[in-house]
This record gives sequence, C-alpha cells and structure tokens, in this order.
Amino acid sequence: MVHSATTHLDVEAIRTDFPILHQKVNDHPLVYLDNAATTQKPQAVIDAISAYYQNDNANVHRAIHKLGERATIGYESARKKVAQFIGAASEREIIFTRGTTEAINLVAASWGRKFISAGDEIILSEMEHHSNIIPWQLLAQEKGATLKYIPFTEEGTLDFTQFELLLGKRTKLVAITHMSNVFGTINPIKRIISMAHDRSIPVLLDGAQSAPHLPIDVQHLDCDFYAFSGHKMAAPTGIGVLYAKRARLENMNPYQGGGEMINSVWHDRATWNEIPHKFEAGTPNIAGAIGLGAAIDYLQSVGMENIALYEQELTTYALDKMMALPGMKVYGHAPERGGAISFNLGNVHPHDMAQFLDQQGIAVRAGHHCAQLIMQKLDIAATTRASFYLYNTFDEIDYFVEQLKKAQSFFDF
Ligand code: C6P
Repeated sequence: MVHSATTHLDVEAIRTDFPILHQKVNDHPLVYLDNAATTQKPQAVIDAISAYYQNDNANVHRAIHKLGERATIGYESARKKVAQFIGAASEREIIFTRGTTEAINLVAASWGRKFISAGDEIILSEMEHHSNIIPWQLLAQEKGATLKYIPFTEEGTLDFTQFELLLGKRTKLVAITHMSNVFGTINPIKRIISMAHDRSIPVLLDGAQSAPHLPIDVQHLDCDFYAFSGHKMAAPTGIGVLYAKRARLENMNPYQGGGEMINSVWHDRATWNEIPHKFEAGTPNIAGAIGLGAAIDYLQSVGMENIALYEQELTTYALDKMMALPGMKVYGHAPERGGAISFNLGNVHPHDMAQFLDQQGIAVRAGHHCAQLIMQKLDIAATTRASFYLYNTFDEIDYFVEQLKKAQSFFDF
C-alpha cells in the first residue's frame, strides 16, 4: 500500500464486521463501490434483526403481553437513537418511513396539501434526485402551484445569485438535497436555510446522501424537515426517517389512514393519535427500525467525524488518481464534497464500463442515477459512478484505477 490514512480509523477491523465483503465476484475479491445506491450491513445489524425475530417478534403498541412489550421497547428505543443521532429536540419529531422517498412524499401529501395553494411556488434545484422532484410535481399539478429550480454551475454547485432571485413572495418551501448523489457536492445548507428563513420560508433537506456520511445536527442546521434512508447507512432496506420540527408535525394532517394513527373512530370521522404515531398508520417495519438503531450504534462506535474525515481522504485520493487518466471527465468539482464520483472515460459507454468493472469484481453504478435534470443539462445520457463508505480502502481505489486503465486499452480509445 502506497498510501496510509492520517485519520484514526481501523479500516481492516471495520472490514471484518461486514461479512459480505469477504467474497469473490467473477474470481476477483469484491470491491464494493456502489454505496450511494445502498450500503452493506455489519454483523451487528444482521444480528439485531435476527435476535428480534428469534426472541421478541410481536406487533408494537398494541399487545398486552411480554413479546409485544419487548418489540415496542425495541422499536421506540430505535426512535430515540435516531433522534439523538441527528440532534432532534425530541423523539416525537422522528417518523419512521420506508425511506427518503416516502418521507418526502409524506411532506408533500400532508404539509403540501394543507399549505400549498394555486399560484404558490416551491423552490427545488436542478441537482435533485427524482425523489425530491416528483412528489412536488404531483402536488403542484394538483394545486396549480409552480416549481422553480436553482440551476447548478459548471463545478456542480448551486448558483446562489439565481437562488436569491427565485426567492419571492409566493415561495412557500425550499426543498433541497444536502449532498448530491451525482456530483457529491455538499451544499452550503446553513446559508440556504438562513436565506429562506429570513423570508419565513421553511426548508426541507434531502439527507439521503448526507446522514450516512456526515455528523448531522438538525437543530444546529435549523431545517424544518430532514429525510433519510436506513439502507444507505448500514441499516436494512425498507426503513427510513422523516424528521420535522414538532410544531410543523402538530399542524399537519395524517399521511395515511389506518391502525394506530387514530385516537377515536366514529362512522363518519376520527381523531388522531399524538405525534409521531399520527403519521405511522398500520404495522410498521419493526425489525427495520431495530436494525436502524443497531446501525446507528455501530456508526457512532466508529464516530461520524472519523467516518467523514476518512471518506474525505479516500475521495481526494481517488479523484487525484482518476483525473490523471487521459480522457477522464469527472462531473462535479465542488470545494466541499462527499465520496460519490461520477465520471465518463473516453467514449466508453457507462454501462459497458460498469460491466467491464464487474468482470474485475468491482461494483459501481451506471445510468442517470435518478437525476435526469442533471443529465439533460450536461447533455449526456449517463455516467459511471463510484461511491465510498467507511469500509473502502486505498488499496481498493488503486485496484479500481488500475482497472480503469485496463478499460482504456480494452475499449481502445
Ligand atoms: N439514490 C442512488 O443510487 P430511497 O430510494 O428512498 O432510499 O432514496 C432516494 C434518494 C433520495 N435522494 C437522494 C439524494 C438519493 O441519492 C436517493 C437514492 C440512490 O443514487 C438510488 S436511486
């Protein structure tokens, strides 16, 4: 190894915690660089889910028996862990959802239906994932509202001059990604929030790519809504979180109707349970929440600051090596960025590149990354994307760049 990390993160020890990493793919050791899509799970998370099903499985909040009590304690203590993980004032501000997508849809359907009217404007950006575009399109179409988009610069950063111009009397919400899943850009969220709040406009943050990689403090950020997915931060699929300030949740109608979200039901009406239960209709993903709690314990045992510093080193190292390759085009050069690197090499089609890398045991993603507005503006169909997490190594990056060089000669350009 030619490079050693300057941060105190014992990556070899961390790698032993992730059983899936120790396998061969196409006769090569697996190099998993598709972490922006989903991350791998440590044994502690797998064990927590198994232990729940082996010992405690029951429905939550309903049963007057021991298993029901244990399941409820497990589920609600996961909520407390989430609240503490993101610095929420209370666990009542934590709604469990299926993921970021459902969390944003919840806000659009519940807060949006109540507070958005014809002629109102919602500000998004052109670097949003479809999850932070489509729910607002649906709402805007229903209400006769308008969507305005902050453009991005050549560097892949938000154009603040344009943002300032877009903020107007009819602006009712700014919904923006904290970290781009294509450019890796970490947006200057504090600045965005203070500009919006100066005009009494609430802000929703898409935290799908930030919660897994950065220390988050929603009270310090002062965001009104923050959405993220468990599966991108070492937890199982099918569990995610909507954080919202208590006063906002109290003032919103339920998202879905069903069991547990009610207080009393009559033939023609009902009253609602208190928050957060008002927003969690039906039997929730109990095992998923418990798995998310275990993932939070795991990440915090490593330390989110350490993870962020280590990933920064990995990213700088990878970018330096990649940029040295002839024909390399990296999309996104923000001064503050995370470990998602989108690129094209020569005229190799991204899908061919991903397939070539897979033959060498390397998992990356190719496509539009659910961010077609970015692709349209860059006038490209797709990119290849490598994205890192705490278990990736400098050796893996060396190997990855070696394979990119091989691809150059294989595809002969
Ligand atoms: N991006 C990617 O490969 P869900 O699917 O609900 O867990 O997350 C949606 C989502 C929302 N916002 C951002 C910024 C995201 O990156 C994602 C998921 C994955 O980039 C899958 S498309």
